[in-house]
Amino acid sequence: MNREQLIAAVKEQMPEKRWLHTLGVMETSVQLANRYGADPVKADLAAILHDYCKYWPVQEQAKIIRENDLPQDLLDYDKELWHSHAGAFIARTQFGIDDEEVLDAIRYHTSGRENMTLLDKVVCLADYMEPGRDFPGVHNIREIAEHSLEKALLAGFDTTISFLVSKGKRIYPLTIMTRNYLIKQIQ
Ligand code: DGI
Ligand code: FE
Ligand code: FE
Ligand code: FE
Repeated sequence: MNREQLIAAVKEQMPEKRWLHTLGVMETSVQLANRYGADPVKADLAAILHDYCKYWPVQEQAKIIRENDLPQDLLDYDKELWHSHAGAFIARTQFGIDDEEVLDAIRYHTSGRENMTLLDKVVCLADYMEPGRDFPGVHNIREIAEHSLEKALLAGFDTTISFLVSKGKRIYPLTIMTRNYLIKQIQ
C-alpha cells in the first residue's frame, strides 16, 4: 500500500475533525523531526497512523489488547489509552508496517515512556501542539518547542496530568514515569 492509499484508509476510520487533527500531526511531526534530527519519513508515517483506532468501538479496542498479548493493565485505566496500542498492532498486522521505531511512536504517543526515542518524542509532542489544537497552554508549548523538545513535552504532560487530577481520574503509571523521565532529562 502506498502513502496515498494509506491516507485514504485512515481518513475513512474517523470523522472529518479527527482527520484534520491527523493532517496537523503529520505536518508538525515532520517539522519537529527536521528541527531535532529525527527521520521525517518515519515521523510522517507514524503520524498518519497514530489515531487509526481512536473511533473504533471501545470493545473492539479492548479485544485487540486482550487477545494479542498487549499490556493488560491498560484495560484497568482510561479507554483513551487503548487506541495507541491497538493502532500499533493494526499498523503491523493490517498494513504490514515492520519498522519498530514507527510502531513504538504510534504505541507510546499517548502515555510516552521512559527512555523515549527521538521519534517517540516528536510524534507525542506533535500530537499536543499541531495547529488545530486549542487548549489552555498550547501556545506556551509551541513556543517552548522552538528550543527544547523535552521541555515542551514536559509542559504537555503537565497539562494532561493536571487535567486528569482536576477530574479526579486515575493516571496510568507509565504517564507519571514519562514525566519523571522528562524532568530528569532536562536537568
Ligand atoms: O488521541 P488524541 O486525542 O489525539 O491524543 P492522545 O492519544 O494523547 O489522548 C489524550 C487523551 O487521553 C486525553 O484526553 C487524556 C487521556 N488520558 C487518560 N489517561 C491518560 C491520558 N493521557 C495520558 N497522557 N496519560 C494518561 O494516563
Ligand atoms: Fe491519540
Ligand atoms: Fe497526546
Ligand atoms: Fe492524536
